[in-house]
Formats: sequence, C-alpha cells, structure tokens
Amino acid sequence: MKRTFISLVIILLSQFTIAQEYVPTKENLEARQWFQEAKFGLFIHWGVYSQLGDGEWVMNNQNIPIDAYEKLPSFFNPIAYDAEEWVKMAKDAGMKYITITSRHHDGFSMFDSQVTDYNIVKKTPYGKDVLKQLAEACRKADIKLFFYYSLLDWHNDDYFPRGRTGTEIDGRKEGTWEKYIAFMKAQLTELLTNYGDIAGIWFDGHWDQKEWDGKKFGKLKVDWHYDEIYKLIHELQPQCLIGNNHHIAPISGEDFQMFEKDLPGHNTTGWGTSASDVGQLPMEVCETINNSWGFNIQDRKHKSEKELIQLMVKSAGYGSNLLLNVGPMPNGEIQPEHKESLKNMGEWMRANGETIYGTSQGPVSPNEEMASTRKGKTVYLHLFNDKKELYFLENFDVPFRDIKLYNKNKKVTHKVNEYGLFLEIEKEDRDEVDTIVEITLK
Ligand code: JFZ
Repeated sequence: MKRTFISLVIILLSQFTIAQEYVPTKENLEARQWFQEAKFGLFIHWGVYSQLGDGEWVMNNQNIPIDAYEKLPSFFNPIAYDAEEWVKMAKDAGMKYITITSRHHDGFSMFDSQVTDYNIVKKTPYGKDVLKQLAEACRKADIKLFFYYSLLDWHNDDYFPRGRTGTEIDGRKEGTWEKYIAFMKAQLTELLTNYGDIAGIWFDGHWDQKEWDGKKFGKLKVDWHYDEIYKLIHELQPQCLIGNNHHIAPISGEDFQMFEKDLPGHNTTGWGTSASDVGQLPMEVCETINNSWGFNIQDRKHKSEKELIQLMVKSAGYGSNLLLNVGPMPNGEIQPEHKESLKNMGEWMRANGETIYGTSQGPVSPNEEMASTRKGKTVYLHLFNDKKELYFLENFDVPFRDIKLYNKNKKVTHKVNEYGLFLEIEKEDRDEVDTIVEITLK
C-alpha cells in the first residue's frame, strides 16, 4: 500500500516535470511585440568560407579535409570591415535588426571564445572580434543584434554522432556528444555575457541529425538538450528571443518561428516547414538577395527591386518579418549589387514604411496579385500587377468607410456586391512595384 502510494507520487511528479511548459517573462513578451512590429532585418553570413567565394557550405560541397580547411583562418584579414558602415547600410535600408553568423556549420567561431582556439581572435592575422565591433555599432545606432548559432559542426570532433552532412570530409574524429552540448552552452554563455543585450539567438542545423531517405526526413538521432539550452539563454537574458530553423512546429522555449526561403506555410523547397506546423509565435521569413547566403562569386541571380519589395510586402501580409541576407566579401565589404538593392529598398520604405512597420496580417491573404496589412482601423491593400485595371477581392465583407490611394488624395472607384469588392485602378495610378490602397474601416 505504502509502496504503491510512493510510486504514484513519483509518477505524478515526473509527469509534472514533463508537462512543465515554458512561460515567457514580461521582458520576453515585450521583445516579441517589438520583433513583430520591426518587420525588416538584415541577415549576414560571414566566415572564413567567404574567402573561397563559393557559399558557406563549401567545406561540405567541395569535401575539404579538416587540415586543408584549417588553413583558411591563417589568411583571413578583412581590412575593409567597418561595422558602423554595415549598421548604417542596414538602417538606411529601413532594417531594424541584424542577425549575424557567430559560428556556422564549418565550426569556426567569428568571436573571441575561451572554449575553443578555433576562433577569429586566435587563428587569423586580423585578430579582432568582429562581433564585438558590430555589437558596439548596433548599440550606438539603436539597431538590435541577433546571433545565428549553428548546432551542427563539421570541425568539432565532439559533434559525434555526426549528422547526414559533411560525411565525406576527411580528418574528422569521434568525440563525445555530451561534451559537445557543454561546449555549445559555454559558447552561448559567452555570446550572452560579453556583447551586451542580445535580441535573439537563431539556431540552425537541427535537421542534420534527422534520418533522411533522400526524399523525406525520419526521426531524430540525438538529444539536443533544448530544455537546458533554452533555459540557460532565458536565464542569462530573459528578453532574448529564441528561434530555431528546424523546419518543424515550435518547441517549448522558443519565441519566434522562422521560414527559410518560403512564405509561412508554403513548403515550396520541399524540406521546409509544412502548413500544419505553422505555430502562434511571431514569424520571420529569411531570403537571399541572389541565391547564396555566404559570398558566392559566381552567383549573379540577383533578385530585382520589385521582387524584393514584393517579398517583404507579402511577408508582412502574413504578419511576418523579412530577414534579408547579404554575404560580405572576405575583405569585409558588401558586394555593390547588394548594397544597391538595400539602398533601393530603403527608399521605398521611407515612402511606404507606414504600411509595413507595426502592422499585422490584413484581411486579404497574400497571393501573386496582392497582399494586405492592417494597423488599427486602416487596411493597406498592396496590388502587385500594374497591368490590371480591375481588382476583385473575393468575400471581402469587412465594413469600411472609405477607399483611397495611399499617399495620394484620390478616392478609388469601387463596388461591393454579394461576391466581394471590386476596385478600379486607373493606369496612371498604378505603380510598377506596388500600388497601395488605403481602406478605412468602420
Ligand atoms: C540553413 C543553413 O544550412 C544555410 O547555410 C543557411 O545558414 C540557412 C539560413 O540555413 O539552410 C538549410 C537548412 C536546412 C536544409 C538545408 C539548408 N535542409 O534541411 O536540407
């Protein structure tokens, strides 16, 4: 009798710990609110890989052995790196935050770390902490800073069992998983102690430890110890937002959900997040300007200004942010084509940012022709097809007072019937990139 009672208590207690859900602090909830309103950020992929001009996966893609790859830091010397210039570029583009790779899959730490010598201060002729400089520049300019942090590591022997990538890299040894987890915790502690307030940690690489049959993912092979890692982060900096590019539904302890190269719920890449895994957290879409994250000298597929702006507007139409990427060159400069794109986006944002910042998802869900955002009693309808005169908003039944062109004192001719709302946009009023219509609700 006594024994059954004790075991019952044990069972109840253990279930209690399992069921213990993450409760975000007040600071964290405020940070989420800020994030949701920010709408536009700069993603930066920069590392010793940038020198090869073949993207951040070059170690895996070219199967570069450990000892060969280790030569890269020895001549990494970004003499043109100017953190304040990067921050200014982001700010002029209308961006509110920066997310930079602190350590990518190649395992090289772009910051001063005491728990590995494989870092920018110890192994490069440059010898300075680039993140520190960026953190200071961000603080001065009132831009928030996030750190990308790779869970997967092609260089650290303790990343063992290895995942499904980097398997052909020669020179990897077999270490201990628990030591790897301890290493990550120590580095995250450094990142959240030595750089002031950090707005968020952007994890990536979870999927490396999933079984893969060439078509779809199977089950996870390891324990990432997210419970401990997430707890550590929130204890060090409660406001720090945690996101994880795992492409599954949010895990307890996370504060935002990201969508890689896809709008929320559109799994066009095939390995992205499926519609059923879209959660309730603030969202972020991340995308490249050309087709590469890390600097790629052969990639000329730069998206047009129109594509980039429409992508941002569509993201906002889902209530999501857009985190737009640049891959700085090895000297620390950003390629001119991408600087130009950001400059143009900034111009657009200065004129039309009111229809993006601080808005939430509007009543018309985004499609190829349009998107909508909403702020209080105002709906901003964004029309993308300048060849079209008549726009039809199916089932639009939100009572409104007035419909006019944004920033122009001109009413829009419209008609409501049982099918929805029809708008007529004269040719002279159509914009090649985005014709914005303002609907004032009742
Ligand atoms: C990941 C990184 O691998 C990439 O280098 C970049 O940092 C991007 C933002 O995030 O991209 C992925 C993520 C998942 C897969 C492939 C690339 N996947 O599941 O095959």
